[in-house]
Amino acid sequence: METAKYSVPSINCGHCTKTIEMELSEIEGVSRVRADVDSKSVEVDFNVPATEEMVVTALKEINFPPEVEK
Ligand SMILES: [Cu+2]
Repeated sequence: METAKYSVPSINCGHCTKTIEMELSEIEGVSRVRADVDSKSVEVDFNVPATEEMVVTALKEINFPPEVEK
C-alpha cells in the first residue's frame, strides 16, 4: 500500500474535506482518505489499480489542486 500526502491550499471548511473524501474514495483502489481543514492537507492510502496520478487528477477535477506532493 502507498500513502500520498498533499498540500491543498483551497481547503477552507468541513464541506471541502467531505467533498474530497467522498470523491477520492470513489477511485477503485483507494482505501482511506483523510482531509484536514487546519493543515489544508489530504492524505490518501491506495493500492492498485489506483495510482498517484489518478488521485492528483481527481483532486484537480473537483477544484482542489494539490500544491506540493510529498
Ligand atoms: Cu469548504
